[in-house]
Amino acid sequence: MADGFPIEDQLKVSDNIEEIVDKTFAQVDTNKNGFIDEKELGQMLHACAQEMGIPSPPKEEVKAVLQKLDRNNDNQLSRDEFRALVVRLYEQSEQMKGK
Ligand SMILES: [Ca+2]
Ligand SMILES: [Ca+2]
Repeated sequence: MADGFPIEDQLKVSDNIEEIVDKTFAQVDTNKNGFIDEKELGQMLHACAQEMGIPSPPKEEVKAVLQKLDRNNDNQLSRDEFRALVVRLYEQSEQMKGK
């Protein structure tokens, strides 16, 4: 809880990562079928890019991200598969906030 120790802050927040994953998943899964498809992933990456002020990823990159995360190759992401992405984006955005 000490001020000036961003690592501790991160650990503290990562206790809630499952909550963040749940919330994000519910937001991204716009048709509520319990899976994130390529279109939904694209919308999410687009929104993230805007938030971070970086260019939106092209379709090919969305596809590449999906394929990388899609462990059972059904071309969509379950909550578990999606979790890896949320964790990564979360860590990135924490870094971009600049300690
Ligand atoms: Ca969906
Ligand atoms: Ca999958």
